Amino acid sequence: MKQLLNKKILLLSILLLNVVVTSAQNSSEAKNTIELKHGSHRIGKRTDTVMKKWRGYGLGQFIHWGLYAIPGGEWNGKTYNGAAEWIRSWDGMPKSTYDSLIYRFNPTQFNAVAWAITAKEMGARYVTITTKHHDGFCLWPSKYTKYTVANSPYKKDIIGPLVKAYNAEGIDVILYFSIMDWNNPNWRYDIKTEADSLAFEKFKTFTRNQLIELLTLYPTAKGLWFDGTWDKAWVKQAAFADELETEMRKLRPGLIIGSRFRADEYGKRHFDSNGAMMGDYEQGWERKIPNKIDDVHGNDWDCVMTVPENQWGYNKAWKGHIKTVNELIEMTAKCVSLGGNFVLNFGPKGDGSIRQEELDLAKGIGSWMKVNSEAIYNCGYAGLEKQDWGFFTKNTKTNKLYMLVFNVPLSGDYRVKLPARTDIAKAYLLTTSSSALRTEEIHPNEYFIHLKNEPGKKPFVIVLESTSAAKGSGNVYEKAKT
Ligand code: H76
Repeated sequence: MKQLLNKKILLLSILLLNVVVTSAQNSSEAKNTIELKHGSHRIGKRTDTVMKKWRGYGLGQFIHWGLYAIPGGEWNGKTYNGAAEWIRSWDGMPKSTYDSLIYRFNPTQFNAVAWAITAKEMGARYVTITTKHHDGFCLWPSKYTKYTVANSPYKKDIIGPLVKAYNAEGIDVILYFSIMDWNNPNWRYDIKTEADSLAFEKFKTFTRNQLIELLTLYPTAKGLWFDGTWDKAWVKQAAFADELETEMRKLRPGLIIGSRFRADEYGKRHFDSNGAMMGDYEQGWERKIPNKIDDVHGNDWDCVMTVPENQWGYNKAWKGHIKTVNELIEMTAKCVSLGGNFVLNFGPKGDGSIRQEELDLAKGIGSWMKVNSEAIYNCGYAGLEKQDWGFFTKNTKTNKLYMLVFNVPLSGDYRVKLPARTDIAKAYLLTTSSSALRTEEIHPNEYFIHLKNEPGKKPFVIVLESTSAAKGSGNVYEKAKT
């Protein structure tokens, strides 16, 4: 009897175990394939010409400009410790005082053409401009709010002349737009009551109207850069945001939208509940750069970077480490080597002029770009092992390989590891293509490029031409027996 019972228990446990195992398998399968209505709508990179062009930009400029540029991080003799464009959120400055800065917005030094020329001389191939930051102030005369340039002493549109001036320099424009809007009474951090819900419905219509307005007024804009999308109220709008995205893409075929715009129906942002990126490029690389190609999961991406630690809008007193020309060039090279674009931020002053420090950086980067941009534009990940001297990039059209050198080896020997069955055909300095550098094979498909006495004041570029001609290396190399 006892034995029978034992048998029964055993059988039961086996059955139970089975159920547990199968349901675990099911749930792990389900984990990879949740049915999503508002998740990612495309797997893999876009292949159209607009996106291909975006991918090849290499270097961009970000502009943060708005009412916050007037106080410049300082109010009534006191300095705000946060980012200057967030000063309205500071207790030290009354909200109404901030909002009335609109009556002081009269940038007499503003010159759209001068800004565009600065960007062009830096070597930027696209610009992202704040049309409206979190404060809600619109740099274009929006029909849907009074809080715009039209009601400032300046009166005129800022975005139109900027789009025109940058486009005239051959620079593509992306419109930055903050969903979060501190000026709109219907905006909410979260929706907790029926009243919140009613208000936020109005806010959604307002947001939609403004976005359609921007795309209609500035049809040459290539994309939208969304921000302020992290609060619960917006994260809950998966269906609305998805529909709006579809509407905008229909209105402007080819429109580029990053991963920061909408959440899926489970509230997942950037990457949906199945891990697929939402939008055309990953928009999470803010003030940080990936270290290795695996970090970007085969996606398009751009990195947006401030000159000091975290100041986007104009701050009179930049604090902490201020990035140098060489550092910014290195960041550009690193981004391109990992298949991304590097976007450097500028925060023009309240009067419309660009501060001297930023003009100097633009000039410094630009003088390097004039010589070396061939290794940046239309370049991306080279598929080669990273080496200590710097970064490899590869031109996606010509397949030319570049070595962007930031750390000069004391030996003067630059290590290069090529894939099997490839060989270096020629190596030369980008600046002196006529004289080939001496190369030496040191292991199968591994080489030294010998370049002695290269003065190390500026990063420089070595061009590498490779051949796929397989050559037998005979018995020169024998693996160590250990
Ligand atoms: C937080 C935040 C915002 N995102 C950056 C791009 C800046 O606009 C900053 O204020």
